[in-house]
Amino acid sequence: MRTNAHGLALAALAGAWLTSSSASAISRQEIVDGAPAFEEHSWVCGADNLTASCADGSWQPAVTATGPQVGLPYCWGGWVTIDQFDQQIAAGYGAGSMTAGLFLECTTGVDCSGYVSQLWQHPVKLGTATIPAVSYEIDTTEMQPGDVFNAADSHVIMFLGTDDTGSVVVTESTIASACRGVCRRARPWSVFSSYTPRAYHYADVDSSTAAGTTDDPIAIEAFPFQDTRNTAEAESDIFDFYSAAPDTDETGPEYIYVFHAATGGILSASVLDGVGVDIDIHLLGSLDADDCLARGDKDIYVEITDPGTYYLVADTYVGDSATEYTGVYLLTADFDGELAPPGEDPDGGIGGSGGAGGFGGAGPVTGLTGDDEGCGCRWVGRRQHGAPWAGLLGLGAALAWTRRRRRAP
Ligand SMILES: [Ca+2]
Ligand SMILES: [Ca+2]
Repeated sequence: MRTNAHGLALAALAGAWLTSSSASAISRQEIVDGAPAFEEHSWVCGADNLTASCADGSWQPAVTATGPQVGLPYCWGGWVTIDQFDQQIAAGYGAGSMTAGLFLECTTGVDCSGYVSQLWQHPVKLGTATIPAVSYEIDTTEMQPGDVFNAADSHVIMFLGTDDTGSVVVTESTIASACRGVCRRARPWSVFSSYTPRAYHYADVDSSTAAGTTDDPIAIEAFPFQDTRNTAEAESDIFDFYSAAPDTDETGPEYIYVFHAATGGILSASVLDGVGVDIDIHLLGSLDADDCLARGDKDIYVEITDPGTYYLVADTYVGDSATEYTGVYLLTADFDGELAPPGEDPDGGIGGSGGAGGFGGAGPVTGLTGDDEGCGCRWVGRRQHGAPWAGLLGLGAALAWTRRRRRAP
């Protein structure tokens, strides 16, 4: 695991993420619906809001005259809800702060990434440099309302759609003189040439109501697939040790997913989790922990050679001190083969092999790779639960397949 100052700073952020326990699924509609409340918020700037008790001469307020105002003011480092903003204005906080890099405890409002964090309902404040850890790059042609244009260490803008003239409609918190805070406006595409389009990991994530047990596994009916759950709430707790990693304690609760491969193909799957959470990903050829075809602490990458029914299991790792690292995870998976039509079970079993597929040997899978060495299945090295965000950043390559945005049914 990489450790550097950046990673450690992110780990500190992730601690707050854990405290609030989840970055939960949110629909793009919910994201977009949150914007008008910030854009159209009516409030009155009083004389005390034109001063900031903690500020020195470099403070530049976003609002410079008393009286009625519309929209939250730009405030560098700011990340408040509308209720918090009203309370702070009433308490005499300064109205916004325009100077980049100058964070003041006595001013209120939202900055560009604070505003996006609020709209995404992310549990901690994101920055333009940390947004990539919770989102994936997409093509501009794939953008949907609720996605963002991000420029690391510069600015982030939420995409809402296009207007009749083909301009891009956005909502953002910006120091631009036309806004000096949150506003909605139409801008030409050329404005965004230096930005990267990104989609929030937790937007429009699948929300199957299946229990995720052996009797009622969560069906994967299309790839790319994403699903977020909390293993502390899992009903299934039957898989303890998997054949390919017999010494790795997976006695915590798990969620079980099923898919029916009509052809062979490359399967990749990844789990993203937070501080104090350790979910591992397993591929089974049948509902039997002795039929483990691949596993990984964070991801697996496998060529499936035989059509058949396969199971992905997101299981809770249990450490030496019997600590169950349960919690929220995001599962992302992709498969470049064909799936059997819903309701149609292609198999036959898994090529009749029955046992665990060997690395490069006979069986339903070949060419196993992952973050665990060997046929995958054995953990090598020490687990670390302290700096997962460094790990999350390291997952960028593994998450590359998520560029193909999952389309809502
Ligand atoms: Ca288990
Ligand atoms: Ca793990």
